[in-house]
Amino acid sequence: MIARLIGLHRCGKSTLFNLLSGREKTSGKFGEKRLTVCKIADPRVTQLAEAYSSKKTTFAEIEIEELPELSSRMLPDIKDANALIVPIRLFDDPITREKPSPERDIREIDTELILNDVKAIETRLGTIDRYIKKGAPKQEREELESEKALLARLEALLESGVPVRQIPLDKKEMQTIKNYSFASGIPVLYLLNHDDDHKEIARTLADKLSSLAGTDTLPMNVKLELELASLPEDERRELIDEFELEPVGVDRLIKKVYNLLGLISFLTAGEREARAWTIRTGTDALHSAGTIHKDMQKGFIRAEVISFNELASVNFDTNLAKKKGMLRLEGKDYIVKDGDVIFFRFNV
Ligand SMILES: Nc1nc2c(ncn2[C@@H]2O[C@H](COP(=O)(O)OP(=O)(O)OP(=O)(O)O)[C@@H](O)[C@H]2O)c(=O)[nH]1
Ligand SMILES: [Mg+2]
Repeated sequence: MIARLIGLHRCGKSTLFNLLSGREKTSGKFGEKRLTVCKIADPRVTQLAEAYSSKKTTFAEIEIEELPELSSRMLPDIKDANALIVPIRLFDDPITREKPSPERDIREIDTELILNDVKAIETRLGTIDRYIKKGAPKQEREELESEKALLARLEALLESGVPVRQIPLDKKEMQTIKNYSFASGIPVLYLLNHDDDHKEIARTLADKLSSLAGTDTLPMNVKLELELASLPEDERRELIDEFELEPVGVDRLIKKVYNLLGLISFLTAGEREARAWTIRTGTDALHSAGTIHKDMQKGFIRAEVISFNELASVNFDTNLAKKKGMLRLEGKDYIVKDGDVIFFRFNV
């Protein structure tokens, strides 16, 4: 799973990437892609490590890659991203002095993605028509006709400016379009990158946009956050208090991207290690065991599960949790939830 950072010129991509990767200055060659691995700061893991005196603490991670430009050259990378982080400029352009027009910029980016998707649909429609003309078998023809109808509906919506992510689709329709990897179907996080003068506008816009399907928003002054992040803790505190700043913090941003990717964490704890493991929402206990080790999946017997909050409520005393009936025995079909602390039982 990978999130990619895309946007128009001078919207703050590189500044944001530096913040995410803990750098003060842009490195790497101009025009190159840059990849960073971000930790999901999860206080639950730290607390588990303390409670179990774990030797090692391991956080969940995600990959974020900055794409240098929004162009057709980048489309293959855009299309296989699982989420897009899109900074939107809400400050005067430092070079042209142009005032921000965030809604126009959002439309411009969507148009680029939509054009790609319309092209893909047209190619596919042509292929389907040729195949039907050649005399496709009856059953196949029916399926192709229904695919055609779906594509025609999508195309009409795309042409009126609606990205795929905002189009309601049922399970079967989703299955049909899965292989298209529509660029406009990827979930987006609009990072409304504002300066001091555009703080309120950013907040209003965030509220307006966040009701759209497949869309999340976060107003943030990226330049200021980067400056704050590079200061020692005491100086940072002082500045925040003096100017009554309300920094979002890079941790909250990364957590949002994690959620947008459809990921959650389950936790394991012991003397050796306290750790957060990443799974997709909806993963069962069997496959969750498999993320730790394939042998754990193969030899799976059961999972002993307790939510982090319940475990914390008994001061991480597993025996007390057992006595109180908080520790549940779950089978392989159990759907794991975010914050489940799991002790897997398995044969080797
Ligand atoms: N006022 C203000 N300026 C910002 C903010 N974020 C970025 N900038 C400035 O905008 C300019 C562009 O920022 P970058 O991070 O280089 O943007 P970019 O999207 O990587 O730009 P290109 O790669 O040139 O397209 C720089 O001069 C930044 O200092 C912000 O939150 N507020
Ligand atoms: Mg840049």
